[in-house]
Amino acid sequence: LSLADDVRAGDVRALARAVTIVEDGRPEAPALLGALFPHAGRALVVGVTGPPGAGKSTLVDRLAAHLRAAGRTLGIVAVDPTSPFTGGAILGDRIRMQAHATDPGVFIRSMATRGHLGGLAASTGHVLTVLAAAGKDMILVETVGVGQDEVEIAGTADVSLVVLVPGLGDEVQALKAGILEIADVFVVNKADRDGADRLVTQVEAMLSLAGPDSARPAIVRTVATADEGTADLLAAVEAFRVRAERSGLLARKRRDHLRRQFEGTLQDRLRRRVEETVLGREERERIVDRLAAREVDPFAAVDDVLGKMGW
Ligand SMILES: Nc1nc2c(ncn2[C@@H]2O[C@H](COP(=O)(O)OP(=O)(O)O)[C@@H](O)[C@H]2O)c(=O)[nH]1
Ligand SMILES: [Mg+2]
Repeated sequence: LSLADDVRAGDVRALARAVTIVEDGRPEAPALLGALFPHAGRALVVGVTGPPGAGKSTLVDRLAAHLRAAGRTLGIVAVDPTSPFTGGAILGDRIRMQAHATDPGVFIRSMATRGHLGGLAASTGHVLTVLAAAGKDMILVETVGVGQDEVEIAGTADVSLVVLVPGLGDEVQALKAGILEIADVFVVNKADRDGADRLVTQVEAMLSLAGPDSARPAIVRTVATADEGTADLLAAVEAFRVRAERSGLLARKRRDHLRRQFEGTLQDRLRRRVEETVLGREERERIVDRLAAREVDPFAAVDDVLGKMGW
């Protein structure tokens, strides 16, 4: 497949086209992903998660600038309906991201948050495969820390940054427990504001309940708008990577991610196959009618459907 070759050769337009094909789930997507998958193991995927307005996009922008200055190539994927990349931006943010937009070493894509065959998380995973196969050194994935899809996507990163800010009230409690659990590095952004110390203390207290010192996530203070602490944040990411590589944690995370991808694809295919062959919308409603009338139970109904599939 020549598109895959062009992607691997670093052709920017081919990359944009390939990302669109897999994001939209076009018919040629599986073959394209099949050709790229063997070459997609190298990039470090860094998830950046946190509430709307925490400064995730600003941080991503600053991290990108540092990484580019160090000669690293990047992908940036925003899965955030409130993100500047998706047009909800204040003007300043949009102009800043445009600096990267003209840099062929940075590929930026915001994911539409609706209309994905097999779900948003699966689609995002495919986009990451394409970017990694294109030879990007690092891929930054911005997600809002709400919603099941976002938690799932955040969980697929090699390194997960959870961004908190002072002054939002009990932000630590307000974030989904699932998001706190995936944090490899906590970022206390807007450290120029009152309450940053208190927030750091809160996070420390929460972490001290959770586990032994050695496995504890780092906490990094940043002022993204002033580019303060962002170099420290990159150092913390790198330190985590080195530790996770040595301990086998990184390999385990990647294995879990691939297992979920496989299981998700299997589930999706099986469901679609059943729907296409024996369980159209009308048939499904007929079954629900019979369930409602207590004429059949869910187990027997499923047995019946599987029987029709010859399973
Ligand atoms: N005071 C202050 N404002 C910040 C900081 N980081 C980001 N902001 C501002 O917070 C707002 C939201 O930032 P944005 O990056 O869009 O947040 P996101 O929704 O998490 O992506 C913007 O107006 C930023 O300029 C910071 O460290 N300090
Ligand atoms: Mg944003």
